[in-house]
Amino acid sequence: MRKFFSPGQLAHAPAQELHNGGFTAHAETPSRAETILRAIGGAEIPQDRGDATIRAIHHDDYLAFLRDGPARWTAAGRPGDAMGYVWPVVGRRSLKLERIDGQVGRYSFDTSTPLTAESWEAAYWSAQSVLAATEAVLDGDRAAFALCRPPGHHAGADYYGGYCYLNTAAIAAQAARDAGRQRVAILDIDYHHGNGTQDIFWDRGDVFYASVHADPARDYPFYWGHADETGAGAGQGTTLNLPLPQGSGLAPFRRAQAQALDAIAKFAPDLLVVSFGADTWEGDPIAHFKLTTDDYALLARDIADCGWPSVIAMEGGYGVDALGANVASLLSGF
Ligand code: Q9C
Ligand code: ZN
Repeated sequence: MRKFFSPGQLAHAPAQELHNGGFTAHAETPSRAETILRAIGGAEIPQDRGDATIRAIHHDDYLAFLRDGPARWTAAGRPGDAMGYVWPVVGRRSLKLERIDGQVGRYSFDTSTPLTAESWEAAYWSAQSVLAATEAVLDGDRAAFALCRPPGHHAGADYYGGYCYLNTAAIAAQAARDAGRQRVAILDIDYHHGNGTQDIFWDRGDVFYASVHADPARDYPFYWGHADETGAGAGQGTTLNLPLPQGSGLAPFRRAQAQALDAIAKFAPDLLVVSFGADTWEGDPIAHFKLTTDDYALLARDIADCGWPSVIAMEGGYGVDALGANVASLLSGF
């Protein structure tokens, strides 16, 4: 299987995140990518395919903010990385805001995700990795892997959060649509709900989004991923959320994934994008499912048995000691 990763994805390294009332070390570290690369025997460096697909998913003003926000934050005299402290919960996100301090809240939704001077470059190359993997699959490969880091599924069309800045799974799906594939499905098996992906395709009937994740009644991102969220307009019925309780192991996870695959089969996609998070692993430091390293190969075989050409995009997974083995196990199942 071809695999893609760019060294440009490494420099992004926020020092800390604010969580549970205190600052902790940022969990989404460059070492995650390094340990995965070692375990999978390296990866090809993607070519630069430009920003057309990125701009088809994300708003221009948002992309400009990702690029220029850190320099404006520093110019305003702020120490450290940009992080919001006021959010537009009243829904007035389109107000004309002049100060970086207001804009940083308008373009983000949590305190887990500092915006650093290196974030744009890393997110851009993470998107290039998924574009390269998508092209391999569009050209006939059965499956390809993009080591997307930073991850993508929490990023919406005009907001970042959850360690995510550009939505790589959405960019892959859009690239497949633009290449003439009529129907694309995204299977999200990260521990957390992929709120950004859901939002991006909420009212689109051409992209099906199915997610197995920790019940947001108890887990991040809280405000998305509940079972009654099913899409709207042309996208009514093309969102499927399958929340599971904390502590879930292989049996309930595999049943929920089978339910997602059944729904995707009815949709009859031309191509599948798998948002793969290894934070479902039993030892993950920030999550609470109980999958083992061997379980990933089994779950991957269930997906591969469906026969859809598949782009696999890396999402979360923070137990760095087992992360490489978990990703290698998943890829072996394809
Ligand atoms: N205890 C991804 O896995 N921090 N993002 C919440 C939870 C944010 C995870 C802390 C977690 C984001 C791609
Ligand atoms: Zn996650």
